[in-house]
Amino acid sequence: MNMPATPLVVILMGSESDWETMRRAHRTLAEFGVPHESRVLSAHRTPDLVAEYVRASDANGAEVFIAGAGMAAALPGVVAALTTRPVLGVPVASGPLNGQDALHAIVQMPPGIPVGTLAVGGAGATNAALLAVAILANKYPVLAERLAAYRAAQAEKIQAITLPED
Ligand code: RP5
Repeated sequence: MNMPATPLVVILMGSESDWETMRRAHRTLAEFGVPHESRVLSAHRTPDLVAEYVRASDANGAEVFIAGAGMAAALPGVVAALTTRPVLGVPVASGPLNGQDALHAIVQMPPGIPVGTLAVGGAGATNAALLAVAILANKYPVLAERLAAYRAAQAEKIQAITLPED
C-alpha cells in the first residue's frame, strides 16, 4: 500500500520549550519520508483544543501519535485517552527534576490506557519516530525497506570504526 499525503504521524508537545527535544522526532520522520505534522498543545493550558485536535487528526487518518511533555507531563496520557491509535510518549527533561518527573508520569499509566514510553530527552524523541516508522512499516512496505536500510547503514558505521592507538 502507498502512503497517503496526509499526516500519518502527529507530534504533539506541551510547550514551545519542548521543540528542541521533539524536533528530533520530526527530523527522523522527515528522513524516512513519513507525512507528519507537529503542534504545541497543552493538556493543562489548552485541554479542549487537545481533544478537538486529536479527534480531528484521528478522523483525518493519523495512525500514530507521538506526545512529548515535561514536568507533570499529562499530555501523552490525555492523547491516549482520546484515540485508540498507538501513542508514544517522550519525557522531556524540563524543570528542576530534569525529566525524572515526566518519565514517571508517562510510564506509569494505570492499566487500560497505554502509552508506549521512550527514553528521556532527545534519544526518546528519535526512538519514538523510529518506533512509529516500525509500526507503519507493517502496512507500508516502503517504510520496511527504509528501516532495513537505516539499520544496515548504522551497522556499517560501527564496523568502519577504527580506534586510535596509544
Ligand atoms: C510542560 O511543562 C511542557 O511540556 C514543558 O516541558 C514544561 C514547561 O513548560 P513551559 O513553562 O516551558 O511552557 O507542560
